Amino acid sequence: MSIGVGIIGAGVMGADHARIIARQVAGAHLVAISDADEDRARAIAAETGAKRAVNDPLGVIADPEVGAVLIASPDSTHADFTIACIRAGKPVLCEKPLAPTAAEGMRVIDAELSAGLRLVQLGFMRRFDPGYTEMKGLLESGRYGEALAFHCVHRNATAPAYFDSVAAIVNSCVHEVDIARHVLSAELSSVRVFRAKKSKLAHFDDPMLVVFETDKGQLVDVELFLNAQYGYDVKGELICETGTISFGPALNTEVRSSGVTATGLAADWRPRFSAAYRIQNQAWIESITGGSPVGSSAWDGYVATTVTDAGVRSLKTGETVAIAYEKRPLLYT
Ligand code: ISE
Repeated sequence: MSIGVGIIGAGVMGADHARIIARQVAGAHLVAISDADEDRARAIAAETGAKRAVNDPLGVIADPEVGAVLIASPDSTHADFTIACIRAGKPVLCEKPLAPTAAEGMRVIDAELSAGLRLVQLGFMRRFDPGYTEMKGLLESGRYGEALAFHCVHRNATAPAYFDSVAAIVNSCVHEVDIARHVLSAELSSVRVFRAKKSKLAHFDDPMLVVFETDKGQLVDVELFLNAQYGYDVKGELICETGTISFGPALNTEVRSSGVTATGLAADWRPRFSAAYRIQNQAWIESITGGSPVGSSAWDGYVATTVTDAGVRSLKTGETVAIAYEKRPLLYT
């Protein structure tokens, strides 16, 4: 059986997902792609063999040939489109974040609870990255004792013009929020955002250092530097009682020449996390055709927005902000 997939959004991520579904995922085919810019949708549909290109996101969700929906439209539209998928009873893989704020994210939780069924997977692809997966496995082996701290680095070459300091937290740092909860099997209990000396090449507070405490007493620090110029660079190092666990950049061809050793760096997150996206999308399709839900749930997405809300408050006040959320365990324990 092959699942007909509809994609909402044909921008950078929508186009990437369309290519992955068309070329790298078994058990799925592309039915429709929608974008506010119909020409853009048409170009990706032609490239990937999707049957229909439209400017009608709700039409894609209602399309009887669409069995599952992938949302890659702007962040502010994620919650509404996800709720429409839940109401239509269709499984949905929604790009992160679930919503720009926790209040908006809670509407998705309420919709899923009324449906009484987990239909939402959040596109926190790092949970499927081989580096993070191995890190979590090694930690859980117990060989290195308990994790005490987690150093994270999140650098982009340049941030888009529409980005600001809040977006750096809500759209970028949200990845570390989710992956830290996942790798450490812990909840983040407080956050403090520090602004470093601002780069002359940045149009907002960049870099920043974001420091979280977990409910297990661990520290998670994230260097967010979204105008680092030299390339895309994501690192993680777990500090455990008897050792450390880290992973290298995923593009690992090494060139030695003229007295220098060089390894390539990705230009952005798509090549760096290409394996993660492929594994994530395949796992999503398999979870629909017979397995149980995988990856981050709507609840994980909601918790992440609660944490980024607190991060934004800390950014504005300069203070440590406690993180608290109302637990609605029904579908999510
Ligand atoms: C972007 O939206 C992503 O999701 C990337 O994975 C992340 O690294 C980047 O910082 C975000 O802006």
